[in-house]
Amino acid sequence: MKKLGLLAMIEAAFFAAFALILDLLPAIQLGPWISISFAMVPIFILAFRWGFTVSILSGFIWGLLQVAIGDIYFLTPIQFAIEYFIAFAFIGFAGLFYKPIQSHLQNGEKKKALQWAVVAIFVGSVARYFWHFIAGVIFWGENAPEGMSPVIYSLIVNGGTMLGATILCSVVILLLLSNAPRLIQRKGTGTISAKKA
Ligand code: 218
Repeated sequence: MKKLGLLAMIEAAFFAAFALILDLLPAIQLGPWISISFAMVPIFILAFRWGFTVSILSGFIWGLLQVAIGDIYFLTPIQFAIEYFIAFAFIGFAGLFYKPIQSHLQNGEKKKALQWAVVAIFVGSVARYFWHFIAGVIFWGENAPEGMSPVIYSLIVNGGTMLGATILCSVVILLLLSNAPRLIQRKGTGTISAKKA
């Protein structure tokens, strides 16, 4: 496996800290557990800049920071590990789409890059909220309204949050990618392809 460079590690920590701060801002609250926010955007930007390994690391660091500031819900050690280490790290699955996003941007095909970015955001969000869904079924089921099964309850809460986050993050990334694609291109490659085009 390739060793991570210092710059990649610094960016992973920086973008994780940025996500933590965004998560402290007020979000769109639909009931006690459905909270739609764009806090995952920094991890997605990082995923598009560096790819899978770095974005998994950054998601994991975000989880660690969340624990460090004590902004957590602890029911059992397993629930805690699933929701704050595994789930946050899994946002990094968005990094699987690093290559098509980078190559389309380099070729000046912004629209195609954007389409892949939305796919990546969806995959990263599903990968995270899958774990919150599992934790929801096993550990949060008793919060379900009378007569509702824990599976349906967790699906509504975590599926709803996942969809909301996907849409909100996609809109923010759309605006960022359209106005400042160099945020996602590392070495000023945008200028070169712009000249070619
Ligand atoms: C049904 C249900 N309710 C609550 C939780 C807990 N949960 C959900 C989403 C995200 C997070 C991490 C903090 O943002 C937590 C703890 C759940 N998994 N399922």
